[in-house]
Amino acid sequence: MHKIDFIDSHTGGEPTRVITGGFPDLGTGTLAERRARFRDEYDHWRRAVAREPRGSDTMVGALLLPPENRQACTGVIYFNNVGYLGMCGHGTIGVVRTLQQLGRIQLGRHLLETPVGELYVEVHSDGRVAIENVESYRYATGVVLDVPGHGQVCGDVAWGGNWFFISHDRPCELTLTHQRELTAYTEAIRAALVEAQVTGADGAEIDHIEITGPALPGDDADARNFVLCPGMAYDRSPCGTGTSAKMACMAAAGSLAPGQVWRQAGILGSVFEGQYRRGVRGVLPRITGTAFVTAQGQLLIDENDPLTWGIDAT
Ligand code: PYC
Repeated sequence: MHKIDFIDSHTGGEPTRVITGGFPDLGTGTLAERRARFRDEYDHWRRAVAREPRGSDTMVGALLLPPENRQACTGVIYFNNVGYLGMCGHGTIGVVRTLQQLGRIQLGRHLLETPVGELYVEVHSDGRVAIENVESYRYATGVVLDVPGHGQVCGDVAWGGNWFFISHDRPCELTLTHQRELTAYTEAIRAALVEAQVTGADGAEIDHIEITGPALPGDDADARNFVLCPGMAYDRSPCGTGTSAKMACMAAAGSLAPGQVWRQAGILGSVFEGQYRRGVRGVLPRITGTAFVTAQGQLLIDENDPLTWGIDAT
């Protein structure tokens, strides 16, 4: 029986499962190299953690690893039910809160390594966590797609640590009661991107779809979004990488100034606060949110269990 140590948390409603021990040794090298080894040789471990019956299609896993840079407090590889993420905003806030719970970091600023670069995080005394995300930029604007059943949808393609298609076009209000309709709409947009061969830089797949709209009465925010994640589940949080990509688009359009605070509500109404500094190509976003630890334990992998490496729903 293999035993995997984990701590679960949620950030604005979106779960993160931090793996603190019990995983196979991924060797040395950059986080990108170790992520490739994880994917090529140990992918069944990802499935065991993130997929049902132990995980779910909303679960983001975060594997803690020794960093290459000794200044960093940890390295981390993010994954979900269908694959690997470059970066994850809500997940990073969950990781930082978990490291604090474990006594591995204190209040203040810390460096963290991810497969898409190093970033600083800051733990505030009121429990909030700020992340200084990787440089984010608008890659294409005014992209018009023919989306079967929905007509033309116009949006921007942007990088915020993951690739996003961001559109103001929406079929209904951005409320939880419409989540099925919004999921079907964003899934159709995702298929239309593939059909039209619209990609991010170097042909990268655009695997996050963000619909953006005005804040609702009662939201303590500037805007509300709905984000479809790669595993076809919607992000319960306002999506840290999505908020970064959105701020990059607003900066490129001249509608958000450096240092100006942008409060982004997600589909549950939970809020991330964002602001940015100018970068070389785009913006350097700072995203602040709050995570709560919900569980701690061990996942058991019994080789006699036919579903021990997760249910394949594809
Ligand atoms: O917060 O960046 C994020 C994120 C990506 C996928 C789910 N959450």
